[in-house]
Amino acid sequence: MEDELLGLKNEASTALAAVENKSGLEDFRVKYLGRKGLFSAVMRKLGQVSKEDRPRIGKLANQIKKDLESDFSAQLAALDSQTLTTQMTGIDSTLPGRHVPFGKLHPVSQIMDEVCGIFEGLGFAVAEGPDVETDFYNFEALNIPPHHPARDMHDTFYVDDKVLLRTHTSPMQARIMEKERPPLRVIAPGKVYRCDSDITHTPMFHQVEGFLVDRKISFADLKGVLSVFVAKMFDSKTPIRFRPSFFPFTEPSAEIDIGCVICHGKGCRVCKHTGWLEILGAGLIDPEVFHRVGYDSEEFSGFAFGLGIERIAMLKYGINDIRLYYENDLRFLTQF
Ligand code: FA5
Repeated sequence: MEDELLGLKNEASTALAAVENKSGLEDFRVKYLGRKGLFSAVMRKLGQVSKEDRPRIGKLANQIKKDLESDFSAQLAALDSQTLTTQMTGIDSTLPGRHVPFGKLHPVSQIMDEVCGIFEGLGFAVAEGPDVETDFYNFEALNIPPHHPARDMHDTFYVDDKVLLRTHTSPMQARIMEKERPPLRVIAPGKVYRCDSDITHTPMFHQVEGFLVDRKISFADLKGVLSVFVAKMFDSKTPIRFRPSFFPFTEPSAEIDIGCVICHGKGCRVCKHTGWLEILGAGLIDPEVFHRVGYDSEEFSGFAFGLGIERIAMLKYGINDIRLYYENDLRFLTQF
């Protein structure tokens, strides 16, 4: 039986070396190592071996089976790697992978986040209010009674006699002040709507309202806060000027201009050759607004400002037509 085992081992080794593919390997496994294979057939004869020789022959048989199984596994691995190499032929593994496109924030949202971040850094809390507003908060609480000429400037979308799409974020001044007592330091970002459309105006745009109410607040505080904002948003060397203006809810009122970021004051089409660009409206809160929310205007004073986000985004990125922000052209939007 020993000779038979050794003969089978030699035969199987030669057969394994001649295997060229996986189906040949499977045939080998069935023929030599399978339950009904040649090796099992020889092992069945072990019972006929004498008692003295059986342990030695059994050990030899086990060793031969182990060797054949390990040679079989090695041949299987070699064939697998050969198959992979064949499949990879013609593939350039140095080519870059497929690009998976991913979205990012709209440029107006990016500027909105940056503006809010600056005021939050100065200690302002963020509040949000409704886009669909009442005539009372949008106008009357802000000292703009019916038939006041200032209403004409707002080109309002009315829902009905008393309800409208807010034309500015200033209603948030009244909404917050009637609920809370000073000291207050709040910004209110959001969408606003006006029936208006040209290269510097869209029917929907974004504003950030800011207001601060406390004792002994003066115009110098307003100047300080807005100067810090301009320095952080643009450049610390950007010139800033306060130009007298009028809003029914602030007194005195001002519009704030910065030196033109396109021509740096030399004069160009964007700044209409003045060297200056308006970025926001502001002023000290009118005592009439305080009376409507029950604050004593002898005790408290405050300032408020409202800036247009699209305007800031246009200046920051040097864009001369506001409508580009809302045409959803990815060639434009992916640049930011
Ligand atoms: C106001 O809306 C006042 N509520 C601002 C204010 C707040 C003054 C607090 C005093 C105290 P005004 O109408 O000027 O002001 O608008 C403010 C900014 O909104 C403008 O400077 C401009 O940047 C932007 N803006 C106005 N209309 C449009 C529009 N149709 N499209 C895009 N931006 C606009």
